[in-house]
Amino acid sequence: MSETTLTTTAQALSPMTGRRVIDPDTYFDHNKAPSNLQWAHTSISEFLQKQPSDQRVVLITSGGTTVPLENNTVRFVDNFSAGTRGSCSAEQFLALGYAVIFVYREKSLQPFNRHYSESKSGLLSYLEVSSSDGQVRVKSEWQDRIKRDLIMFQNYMAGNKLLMVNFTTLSDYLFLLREVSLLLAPLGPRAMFYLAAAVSDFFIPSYSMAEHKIQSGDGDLTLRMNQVPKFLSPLVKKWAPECFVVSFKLETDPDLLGPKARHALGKYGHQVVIANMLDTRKWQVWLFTREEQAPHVIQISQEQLAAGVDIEQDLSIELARRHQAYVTRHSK
Ligand code: 9Z3
Repeated sequence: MSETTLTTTAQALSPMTGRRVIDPDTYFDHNKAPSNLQWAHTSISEFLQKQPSDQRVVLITSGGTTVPLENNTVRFVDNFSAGTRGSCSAEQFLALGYAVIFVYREKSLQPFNRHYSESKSGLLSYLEVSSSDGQVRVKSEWQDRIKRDLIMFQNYMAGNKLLMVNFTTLSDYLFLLREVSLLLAPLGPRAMFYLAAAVSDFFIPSYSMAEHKIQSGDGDLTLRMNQVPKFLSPLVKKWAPECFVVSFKLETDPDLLGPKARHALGKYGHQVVIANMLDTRKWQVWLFTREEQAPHVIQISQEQLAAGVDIEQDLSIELARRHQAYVTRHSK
């Protein structure tokens, strides 16, 4: 199909902004599926089959999506997300008894492992060579902590309570999101979506992208990016209509945060929007629902933050409570 035809079938002009908008339904016909899609489908199906019939399951998305500039990608646009929110929340939901499908950006933070990613010299800074027998060991000051995290991680993996699936690009993420949604849909209210990944708002469709590395000989580079289709809409209305869906809204302008969170709830009709500001996200979030006039504030003090308390602990408890009420309401 030629590029001109694709442009007319897959895109329309937004009446609100005049920008080109790509239809979520046609997105998947014109973009390449990730190489781990089939593996993810099989692994998630098997993971779900192993769960007891009343098991709560949460899909957690985490980390930022990349937007390639070339089909044979040398350059891409990325974002700030480290995956702290998602990886920490995964640990909390596991502790609350959930089975967790963790869909994360490759090389971003992962549950339990995340505690050992901050050191500049990485893995080696936790190890030493014993002077007595020449064996490599974990340094004594790290023994207890690493043992505890290793045992938890291995037990959750072996007990089929944690499954990890990685993505890199926006397109990988969207294909995987649709796949997991369709597999979780039969669980109905028992499944929660916790969409913490920082998803790009703009991208270049693969059919508009340069095939090979963009050359510098032609002078300045002007990029034209399309708006990413709003995938919450098919997720909530078609892919997994009975599930409990929590999306995140990130802003840097405080005046926009509340209105944008409410707008998302009204537009998609899902259950919860967690609103957060870039620079205060580690200690303050606002939980919006359609039923409540004022947002529910969750925050921890600076002292707690400095002492290593994670806001995700209170956040996950609050969401699990609301999810429980949702399950009860929908199973009557
Ligand atoms: C968030 O707001 C997350 O809380 C953060 C977490 C990305 C701020 P870190 O990974 O940061 O701990 O460093 N996620 C943003 C979610 C997002 O991009 N939402 C989109 C939207 O609102 C799609 S649902 O349109």
